[in-house]
Amino acid sequence: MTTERTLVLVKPDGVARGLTGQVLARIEAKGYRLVELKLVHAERALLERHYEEHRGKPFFGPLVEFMLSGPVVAAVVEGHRVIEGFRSLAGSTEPTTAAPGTIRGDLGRDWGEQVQQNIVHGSDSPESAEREIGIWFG
Ligand code: RTP
Ligand code: MG
Repeated sequence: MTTERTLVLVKPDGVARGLTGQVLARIEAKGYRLVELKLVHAERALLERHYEEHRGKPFFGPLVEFMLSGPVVAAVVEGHRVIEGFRSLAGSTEPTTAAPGTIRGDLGRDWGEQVQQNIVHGSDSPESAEREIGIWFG
């Protein structure tokens, strides 16, 4: 059995709305294990590294500004196939159309401005997970 680790962020909207406990409860209820956990007000340079793959896209600037707007909760979560497992728990990117039963589908919606307000982030591959865990907990 190969145990994986993934980086999960509760984004500023999730923390501000008091959803951190619900997000962590869903991760634990699924059977995954928290191995690192912290509340941080991230710096711009860190966020620009984290979202490196999106640099140059129209939403990159607004996304970084949004992530700077308040504290985030960063966690390393461990378990067999946790990378795809957490992506499945999170639901698709846009909260309005994310499936009910998912974090974004149950707890998020379009607030009329920012698609990026979708409560959580989860690494999308083993390579991303290793890179992102290094950025947030290295
Ligand atoms: P994440 O990386 O946060 O887990 O989300 P994701 O894979 O579902 O989405 P991704 O394509 O990696 O985009 C990263 C974050 O950028 C914001 N976004 N805004 N069109 C837009 O305005 C737009 N598209 C993406 C979202 O916050 C998304 O989670
Ligand atoms: Mg992504």
